[in-house]
Amino acid sequence: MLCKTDLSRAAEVQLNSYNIFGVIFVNQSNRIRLVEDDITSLDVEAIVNAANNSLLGGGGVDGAIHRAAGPELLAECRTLNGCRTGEAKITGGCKLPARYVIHSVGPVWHGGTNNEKELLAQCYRSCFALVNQHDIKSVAFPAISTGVYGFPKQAAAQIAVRETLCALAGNSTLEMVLFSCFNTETCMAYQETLALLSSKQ
Ligand code: AR6
Repeated sequence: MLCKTDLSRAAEVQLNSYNIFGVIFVNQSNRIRLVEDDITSLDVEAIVNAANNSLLGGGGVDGAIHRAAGPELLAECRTLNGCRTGEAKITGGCKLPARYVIHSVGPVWHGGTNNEKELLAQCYRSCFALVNQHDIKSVAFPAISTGVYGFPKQAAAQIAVRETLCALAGNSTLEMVLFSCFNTETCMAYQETLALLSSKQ
């Protein structure tokens, strides 16, 4: 069952061991957390980038990650030959606190008739496949596709949470999945989704 933050002492100790601040929600198992923070500052093993097909940088979270990681990240991305929508590729974190960056390309929202929901779900599944392969213990996601690509925030949060629950159920060594919410609307969308799940359990 999911519950509102009200962090227990034990949870705080565990959070501090990851140096994660600004946590606004944690589920009962402590494995899903919402943070209102810039993803580039997070002390996790991997952060996910909402990239484009070229993987050569852009605006939004992609721009922020490349700026914080430094030019070595772009150099590594150049060797990857881009990435298809719904897929993901991994690089080192360069100057970021995170050891890895997982670059995934979300769908552009065209009204919902272009398989957008399935493609977004595929993004999360592709990222979690890399998390498994690299034995990553903690990963932070931005709200993929909900910025420039225009995917509705609530629908995107539902997909992100559903795929995360599925991944956590299949990977007992993954300790923590963080959703990095960069604005209030995104935070609300995740909080509502998690609260709804909680009320159903
Ligand atoms: N930390 C966490 N989340 C952030 C940050 C940050 N530093 N900056 C923005 N966000 P977007 P997309 C949030 O547009 O919709 C790029 O140009 C933002 O508020 O970054 O998948 C790429 O190169 C929003 O909630 O990604 C692509 O061309 C979320 O991240 C295109 O944008 C995603 O917004 C991808 O568009």
